[in-house]
Amino acid sequence: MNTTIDLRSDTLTQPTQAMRAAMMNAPVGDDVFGEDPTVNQLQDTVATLLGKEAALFVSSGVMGNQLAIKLHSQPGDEVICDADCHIFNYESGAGAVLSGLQFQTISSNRGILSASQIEAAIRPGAYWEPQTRVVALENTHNKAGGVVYPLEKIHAIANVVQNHHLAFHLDGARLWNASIATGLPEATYAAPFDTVCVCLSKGLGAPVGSVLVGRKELIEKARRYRKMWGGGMRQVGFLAAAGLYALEHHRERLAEDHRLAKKLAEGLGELGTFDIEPEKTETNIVMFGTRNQPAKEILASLLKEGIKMVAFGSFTIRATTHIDISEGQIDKTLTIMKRLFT
Ligand code: TLP
Repeated sequence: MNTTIDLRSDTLTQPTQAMRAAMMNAPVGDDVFGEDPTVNQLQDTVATLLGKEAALFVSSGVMGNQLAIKLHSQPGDEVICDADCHIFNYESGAGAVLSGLQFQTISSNRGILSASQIEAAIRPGAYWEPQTRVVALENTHNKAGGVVYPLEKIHAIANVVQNHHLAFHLDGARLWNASIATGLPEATYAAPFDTVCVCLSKGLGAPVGSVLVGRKELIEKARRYRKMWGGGMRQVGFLAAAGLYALEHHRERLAEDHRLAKKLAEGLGELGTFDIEPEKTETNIVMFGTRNQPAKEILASLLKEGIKMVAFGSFTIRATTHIDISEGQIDKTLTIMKRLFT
């Protein structure tokens, strides 16, 4: 039996037996012809959940985000985003390569930008400047430690975006977590945005897939680029079925991931060895500072005990709870960390 406690990411989950059965039994068709009934059902379900006209199933969060910023821009345009966001830091420079974009990054307070910061970053429009075209936010914010974007901040930013006729994109890889944490529906968060990308392969526990939502004409355009980028898949309903199953059965249980993340954060706080503010753990991501000890040394000691976490900087470690992490494993992690690090 595998006794590893793998807290590196909520992307590491194994499909449950019930999810595997749903995948095996899915009716499928050729999705390039638009004839996969399970994909169509998933797209309709997610569009409805997020209150948008249309949706497109894509292979990954990266593909969804990159399609979105492509739709909204021309080469040479600029995207405004926070300096720690996924689109800028962890998508292999795709915005520059696939869309010829440049990014203006802004230092944020734990991933959250203010409307005035964004207003100040928008280019006045001289011909020698890049044109500001897109503002992109991330909810929940990964690198900041699963921070939920406050709705009033989103609305204030949306106002600025509208006044300047910009496009507004949300990387909602973990929007499900934000909604469970606050009780606000996903559609409420999604409403001010032109496009939103949500992931099925993070906390929801599906093996593959993300969904891009927006107005019908935008999603039709995204379908063309998805094909151009080699992302047109055929009988892909097997994967969409996992997403549908996850939406039905794994959304509510995210509250349990949040509870365990909080327990882990509080336990780490009690050790007194790390920089962590447990009250700021809102969802399923625990980010802590390692003070003077390099993160890689701590990770190596943990690995010897069968515990996996991941570095998010030389002195920062991330631990993520998910469907394959039990309360017993969190307790064991804390016991071992107390022994190793106090
Ligand atoms: N995040 C991964 C790593 O890439 C860091 C993780 O382990 O958390 N947006 C956000 C906010 C994400 O956290 C991720 C994945 C993505 C987009 C990309 O999703 P995929 O991996 O499906 O392309």
